Amino acid sequence: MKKPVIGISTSVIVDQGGGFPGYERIYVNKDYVSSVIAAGGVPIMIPMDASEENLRQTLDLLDGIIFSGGHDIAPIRYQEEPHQKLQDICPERDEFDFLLYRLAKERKLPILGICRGYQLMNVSEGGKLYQDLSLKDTESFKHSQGHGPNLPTHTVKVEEGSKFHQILQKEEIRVNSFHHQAVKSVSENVTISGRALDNVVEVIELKDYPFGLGVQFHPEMLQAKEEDMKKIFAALVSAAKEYQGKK
Ligand SMILES: [Mn+2]
Repeated sequence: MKKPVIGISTSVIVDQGGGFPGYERIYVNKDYVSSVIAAGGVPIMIPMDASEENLRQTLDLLDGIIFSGGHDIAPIRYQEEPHQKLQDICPERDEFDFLLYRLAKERKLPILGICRGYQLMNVSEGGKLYQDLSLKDTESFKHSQGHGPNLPTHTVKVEEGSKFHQILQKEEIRVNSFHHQAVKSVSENVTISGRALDNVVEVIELKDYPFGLGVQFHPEMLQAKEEDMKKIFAALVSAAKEYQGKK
């Protein structure tokens, strides 16, 4: 049997120097690609392009998908006006990601959302975000670590009985943290399966869906040295294998 193919949503970066200053390049951090390879999948980068026809054809190739990190989601997507503390948004990427998510879900493709990808899942399902952690009614920890990407800095308590708990077989894990926003509310399609000790939601799951997991932290930056983080990609690839078998 062939290895399952995992699509990774990408973004656009503008060259700051080099031979082509101002030039646009399609990109995703290499860690996403390495994590899929390490878990036994074949990674494919999905260029930021909101053509439904093209995305449907791309999705035909896939057995699973990762929605990667990036810009804040435009608050209009969850019926809010922009707060002063909102950071950069990218409406073109919203258009691409929201469409890609809807099309991926239609065919019950296994989904892993990371950081922005996790927030995208929540908003697509009808949930809302805090535009900044300072807008939460109680005080939060520092969720934007000033250290290297591969250092776990805060604890996440794992909800017993959740799929996430099944994957990890643990009540508590340590994660890294690079976010200034957080999930404010979830819809009836979504379960919360992990929180930081300040109650900030860090993990969600789709209800009645084969595999739909979203994490606020960045397992792709930790998986090379943290067993718990490897399990997340292993679970995605295993769900992708199952999907592939039914195609
Ligand atoms: Mn955090």
